[in-house]
Amino acid sequence: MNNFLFRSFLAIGFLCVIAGRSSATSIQNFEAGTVSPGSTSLTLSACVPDISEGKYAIVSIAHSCHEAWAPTMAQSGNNFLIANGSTAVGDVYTQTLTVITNTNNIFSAWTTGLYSTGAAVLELRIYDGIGVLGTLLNSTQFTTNLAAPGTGGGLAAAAWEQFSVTALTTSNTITLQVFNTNINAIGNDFGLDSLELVELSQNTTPEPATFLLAGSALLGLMVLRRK
Ligand SMILES: [Ca+2]
Ligand SMILES: [Ca+2]
Repeated sequence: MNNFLFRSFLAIGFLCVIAGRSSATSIQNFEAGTVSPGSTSLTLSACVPDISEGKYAIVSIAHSCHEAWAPTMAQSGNNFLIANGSTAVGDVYTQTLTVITNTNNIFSAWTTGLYSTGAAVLELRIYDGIGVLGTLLNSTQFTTNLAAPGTGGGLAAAAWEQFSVTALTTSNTITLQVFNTNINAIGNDFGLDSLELVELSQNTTPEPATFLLAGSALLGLMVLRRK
């Protein structure tokens, strides 16, 4: 086999191995300015007067919905969801989608605190999606960053932070959820943006075909190095 064929075989082998590893899907980036009915237990609200507990809006700057909030802007694009957290636990965002069974999935979201006290405590959850909500496969809880005093007596925007949870699917349906666990009225104000799902390879043991491709790539490397 000549050098060109070896290089082609090498490139195809590596591309196939990499292509089988993962794929990322944007679940929600709020750029449409609305979310589907039933995807949140929060109530859609106008931003004037200041948005109250249990209500949300999709905006480009948080300060436009509450005079005490930081001038936080979207993590991606122009829009993000802002919420004055509810005084009852409940979902902030829920979405069900089709996936591949027996696949590891990483669900991630970006959040930030809009006020200087009372960090929001949110939970990322993955359900198997069977039935109304499904059986909880895994969850992880986290607190949002807090806004700090800025110039002119107002607040400076807190940093956006990405959180994630991983679960192995047990069916071809999965339900992803951001859940509010903090019921305090003071603080508990947050921004949410850029929800994403990364689907990893179907199982952790490489298929024989993958071994063959990886082996061919390795063989190609060894031959090229000996030239
Ligand atoms: Ca966005
Ligand atoms: Ca609040």
